[in-house]
Amino acid sequence: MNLTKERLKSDFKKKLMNLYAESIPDSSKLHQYLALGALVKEYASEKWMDTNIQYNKRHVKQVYYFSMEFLIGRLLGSNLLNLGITSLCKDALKDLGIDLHEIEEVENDAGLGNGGLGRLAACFLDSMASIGIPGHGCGIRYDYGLFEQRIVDGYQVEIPDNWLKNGNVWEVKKEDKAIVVKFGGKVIPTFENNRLSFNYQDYEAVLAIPYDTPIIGYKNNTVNTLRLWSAETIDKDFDLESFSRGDYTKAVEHKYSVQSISQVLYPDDTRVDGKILRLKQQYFFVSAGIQSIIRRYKKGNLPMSRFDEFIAIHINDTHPSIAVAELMRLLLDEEGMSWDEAWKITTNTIAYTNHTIMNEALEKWPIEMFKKLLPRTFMIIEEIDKRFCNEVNEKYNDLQKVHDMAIISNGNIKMAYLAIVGSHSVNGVARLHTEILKNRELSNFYDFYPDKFNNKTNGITHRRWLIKSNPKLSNLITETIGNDWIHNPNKLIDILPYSKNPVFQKKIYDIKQNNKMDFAKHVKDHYGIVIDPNSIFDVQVKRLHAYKRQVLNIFGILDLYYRLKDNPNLEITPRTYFFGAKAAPGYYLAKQTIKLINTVAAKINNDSSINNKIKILFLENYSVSLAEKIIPCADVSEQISTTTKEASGTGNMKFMMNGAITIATLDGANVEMKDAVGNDNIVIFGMEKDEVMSLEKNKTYHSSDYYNSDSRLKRIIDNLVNGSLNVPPSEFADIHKYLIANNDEYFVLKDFDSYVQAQNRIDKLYKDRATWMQMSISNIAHSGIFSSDNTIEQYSKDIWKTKKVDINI
Ligand code: 26V
Repeated sequence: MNLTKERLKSDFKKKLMNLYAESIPDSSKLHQYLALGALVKEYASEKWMDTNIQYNKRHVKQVYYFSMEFLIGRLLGSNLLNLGITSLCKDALKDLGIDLHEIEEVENDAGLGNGGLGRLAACFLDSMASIGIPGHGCGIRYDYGLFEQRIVDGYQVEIPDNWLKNGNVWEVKKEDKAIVVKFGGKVIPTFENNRLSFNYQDYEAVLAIPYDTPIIGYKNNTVNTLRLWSAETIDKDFDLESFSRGDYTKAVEHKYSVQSISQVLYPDDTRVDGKILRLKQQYFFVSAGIQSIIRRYKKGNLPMSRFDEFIAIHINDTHPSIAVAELMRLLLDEEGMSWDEAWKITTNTIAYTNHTIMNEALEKWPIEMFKKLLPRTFMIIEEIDKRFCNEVNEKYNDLQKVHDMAIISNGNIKMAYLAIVGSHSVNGVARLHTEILKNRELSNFYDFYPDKFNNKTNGITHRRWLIKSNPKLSNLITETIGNDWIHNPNKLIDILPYSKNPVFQKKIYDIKQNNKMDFAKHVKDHYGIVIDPNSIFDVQVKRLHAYKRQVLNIFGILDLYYRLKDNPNLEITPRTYFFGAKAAPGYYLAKQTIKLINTVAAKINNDSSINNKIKILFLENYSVSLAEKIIPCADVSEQISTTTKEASGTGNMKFMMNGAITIATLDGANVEMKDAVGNDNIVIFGMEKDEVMSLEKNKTYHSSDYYNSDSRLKRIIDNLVNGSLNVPPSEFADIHKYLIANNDEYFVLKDFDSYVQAQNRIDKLYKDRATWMQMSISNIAHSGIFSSDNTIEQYSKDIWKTKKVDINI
């Protein structure tokens, strides 16, 4: 397609007329957005069709990335970018008197994820399409994504995220490709035709309807698919049996109970609470997804015995790990394979990524609940477990070991163990994380299956997180070193020779200032708050969790505040501290931390005696679209988790790519960032892994020692509960208790001094602009290796064994 500006203008006007019978002056921004979205989807549709045709015709191996979460964000801007028509569109709309940026702002974020895990899935989809790997997403089309956050009187209030209220221009409903998923009932084993078969009785059948969204590759004709499933009753609106018996209420109840499966994303990424609805969600999309893969596969007339040569299924954390049993069920019961053949195919097909070692987040399901909801699946897991336990026993002849490694034990099914046993690859998401999995959390399994374990350090798509979100920086890079880096992000290193060049430094500085001014305007327009673009922008944006230590950041700020109060002449560069964080609705301590941040903000922001040297801003409703605004204007990136707790982090990489200086512990991928950029270009503080692990193991940490011996800490902590923050003393009593009486699980007090020193180093470094800019440029230059294109190359080569496919148009 040879799109010109004139053609786009006329297509757009026609679309607006066909959809809404409106001319431009009569149309709202919403309608303009919807018309433009529909048009862009149309521009991609031929490539989408051709991609599918060619994948099928050429029998290429395809990857299916199974994930409960895809935190996509907005699609208009990234689709225009990947189609290569951003400036064309901008110019065309400008001619029509429309500002593209304003139209982009109308789009609701697709917030179908909690945080890092869901956003990683979205970056991976973009990378697979952009480097030409036949890879698709499979997940749930939640009616409501992650809640919208409002701050009322300093507290978080959750509001349902009705993201579909204006429709969704990007998806295509494929009702003709619906799949039946069965729950509950009884399994009746029968011996027919010389083999055992399993018939189901009294089950509940649910219809899974797929909605497909095109995943457009960067200027390469590839358009992959994100398939999200929505639950409906089979007889559409009513349970006919109940209805005909006159039980109208029961019929309606059934309809709502089925629809509830795909109604809402669980907003808690901190602990499992064994809710049956969540298990239903998991089985629902996994079963529908695998059934639809098999259906498509069979159309290609290849034998099921070669399934694993053409299909890879990747499970994003344990949430879809039921895939192991479901693929076995379909191969055994539907395809009539022997156990051994089905097992070989299943394990060769499936690969698993672990994203957390936090104990509370490791999924396990009570046997009774599981068995009732999924009787046949349970039988299969029992058999997998039995065979596995036998193998372990044969190898070690050690019953304790068998017990420790069993998939089913103490009344629970351990989903991580099922995922490990049933897959051919297990990976962690950063070097340190993988080492901890191998040597500690999963050491038994590493010993048993040493070849399954591997590391794949996370990445981020540089298209969304640099080209789209920071066009000024991206253009300067291209002006300086050409545009090779766009296809090969490792080439960002070519700007390194300019890191000491004063002219280049000035340009980078000006861009950062410009971004900061734009954001300051946004903040003024939306929140009525004035912030100073000449202050250091210090940013911590991520989910609120004790291990991420937003409290350490607040303590650092309070310490600085008290120093300024004691010494009003203290010379520091003014700083604006930004926080953005959603707390899981049931995570009390996290919610109290939000209140604490807002309380400290109110106190300090209103204290004129410190001459505006500190400002604190809590950014409401942190989301992908807000991240795209704040990250390009950050000077300092806060990555301050307790070492060993953050599996990788991906925000850390986004900030680095946009030239922020990172203040970090040697946790997660911060370690690899430090290795890449060098010690001088990152500010490291805090305990290292051995120290943390030894304190944990030997229980030799006593937070009160630090409270008693460090007068700064004593002052800060006393002031939490003595009314000096202008709230009742009881308000933060639980945070106080957590830190002192309950011994500060994540070592905030222990790392405090080191953190304050690191912040002082930051202040000093920022004063020396040439050094700071040289550091900033080095960070950008070394960030290319963290493009998810590199990560996906490694998944493809080491795990999926997929080949790139050129789509011919
Ligand atoms: C866990 C749970 C547990 C219970 C129910 C709901 C739910 C939903 C999500 C999660 C995910 C927790 C794991 C997670 O998000 N890990 C993050 O993964 C990122 C991508 O690999 C990584 O960068 C972060 O460090 C890691 O915390």
